[in-house]
Amino acid sequence: MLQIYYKSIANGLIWGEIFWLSLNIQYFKDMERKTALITGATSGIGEACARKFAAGGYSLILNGRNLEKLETMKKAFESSGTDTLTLAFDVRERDAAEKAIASLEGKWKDIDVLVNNAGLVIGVDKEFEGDLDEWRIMLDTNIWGLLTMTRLVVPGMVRRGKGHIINLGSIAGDAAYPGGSVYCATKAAVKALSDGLRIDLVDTPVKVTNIKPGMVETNFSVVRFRGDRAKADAVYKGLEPLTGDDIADVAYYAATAPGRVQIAEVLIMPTNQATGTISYRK
Ligand code: NDP
Ligand code: 8X3
Repeated sequence: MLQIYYKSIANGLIWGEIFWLSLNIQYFKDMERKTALITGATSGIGEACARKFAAGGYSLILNGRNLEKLETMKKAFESSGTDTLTLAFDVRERDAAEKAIASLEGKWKDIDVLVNNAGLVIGVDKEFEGDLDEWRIMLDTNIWGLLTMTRLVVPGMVRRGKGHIINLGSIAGDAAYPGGSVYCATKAAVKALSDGLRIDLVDTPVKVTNIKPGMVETNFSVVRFRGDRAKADAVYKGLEPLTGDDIADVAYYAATAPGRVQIAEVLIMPTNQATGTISYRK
């Protein structure tokens, strides 16, 4: 009788230990889990980055303007075990961005990777003929939006002594091309902002990467040609463009490289593209 009594106490203690052990393992797993905030995560390169970072065990903060798409993505990621938070706002709107970042609580405040991806081009007009309102949208999104997010997120990284800003620049930032004047200027600004930030962070462990893709087949050209899909498809005719996943691979490598390694800049293009204006098509 006494033996059964001791045995059940021992069993209880063992199960208790197992319970506490599993709670601790979960606690340390959560502590280790890093968080990536991706702007413009509802399409193309941003969406591919979300998939890649989720697969690598990151928790996700997804920004975008398409609420329905954000919710669909959140459900899909959570059903496969990725903690996901959505922040629906337009990166051009400073107040909305400030409110969104201020609303973050608990572990969500500790953003490890900021992927400044939201961006666009509209039109292929000459600099003396285009629409000032469309150019304003490009300047406000590609430069002001990126700068706003950087200003809001990077101080926390500096305080915590870790973090990484990954900016989506472009081959377009290296040299202007016909019909690209304003877009090219925005991406040249992304290069200057990335280089400047890297200089300002040189005495910290926080890293800055500027990824400069050539042709990547996403919704980008559809937006450039104001919804004309045939014109957008023609951009990639006769060559194999990059995919959003190709760019996400680079972003993920940069984010997970050893602490001593800072991938400052990556120019990446399809094999049959040589510069912003020279490519070979079959
Ligand atoms: P997509 O059009 O497929 O995706 C752009 C994303 O940015 C969408 O989710 C879009 O959301 C979002 N976005 C646009 N404006 C805003 C805004 N004001 N606030 C929040 N989100 C916004 O294009 P890509 O994935 O190709 O482009 C991503 C980045 O990569 C851009 O910065 C682009 O300049 C850069 N890039 C792209 C290249 C390419 O060839 N595709 C090459 C080089 C660089 P919504 O649907 O609401 O507009
Ligand atoms: C996108 C690439 O060549 O359209 O930034 O400028 S390109």
